[in-house]
Amino acid sequence: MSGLRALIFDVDGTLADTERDAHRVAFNQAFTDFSLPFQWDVPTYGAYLKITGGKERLRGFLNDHPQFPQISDSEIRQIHQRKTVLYGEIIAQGVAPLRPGVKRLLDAAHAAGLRLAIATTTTPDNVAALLQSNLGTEGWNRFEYIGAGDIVPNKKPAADIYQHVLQQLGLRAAECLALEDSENGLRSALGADLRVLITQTEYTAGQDFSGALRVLDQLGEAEQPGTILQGQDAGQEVVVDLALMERWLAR
Ligand code: XBP
Ligand code: MG
Repeated sequence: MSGLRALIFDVDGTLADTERDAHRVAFNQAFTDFSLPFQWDVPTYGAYLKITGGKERLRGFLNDHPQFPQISDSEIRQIHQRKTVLYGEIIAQGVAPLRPGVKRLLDAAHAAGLRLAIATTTTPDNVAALLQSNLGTEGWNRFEYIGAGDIVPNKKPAADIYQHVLQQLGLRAAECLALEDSENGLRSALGADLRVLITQTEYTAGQDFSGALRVLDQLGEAEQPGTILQGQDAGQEVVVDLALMERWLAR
């Protein structure tokens, strides 16, 4: 036995592919609403995903582009609040289904008595919108603890959010597995001494995932298995279930 007692999920990119068609679109609508003279196209947004947190991302973009009007932190907060409302509306349209295998794994973990938590950079409102749209009203309650957004001083890649979630669960890192999609998320979880499974996305493919337990394209379903991209058994097709996770962790 591996001693696994909890799974800690990242949200954006891991539970669902939310960045390109939901977060990015919401940012652009908010920029229009506030008459900001720029939009984020798909590659530009991808480049700025290196900065976690929407407010921090916008500040980073403005720092790099002095030709655009420089706005105050309070204006950034207002724009971000609007973006959060817009994101909720976009998500409610069903544009971000759970990634393959996520629902299966959540159900299996619940049935096996494993504890479930979330560690994310995005806001609690956004987590609620995504869970509601995919899992209905009981979505939020599937997770024993949801650590989100500004609840910690430093966002990923800092370890704060994972350390905070571990503290709330009252568990040691060795008893948990983190599921992530990005290098920033991996660094954050490794900083809290967690083992980390990566399911990469179009945006995060090619990032440095050294230190991850395995890197896959997806968790997979029986009819659509995932592929191990990095780590032991690379190239093998798998459907990631609890038994396989236990095997990987036990070694
Ligand atoms: C991803 C992020 C977030 C989202 C935007 O977080 O960095 O900032 O891109 O959401 P994670 P906000 O993968 O850790 O869930 O605008 O609410 O920050
Ligand atoms: Mg992520």
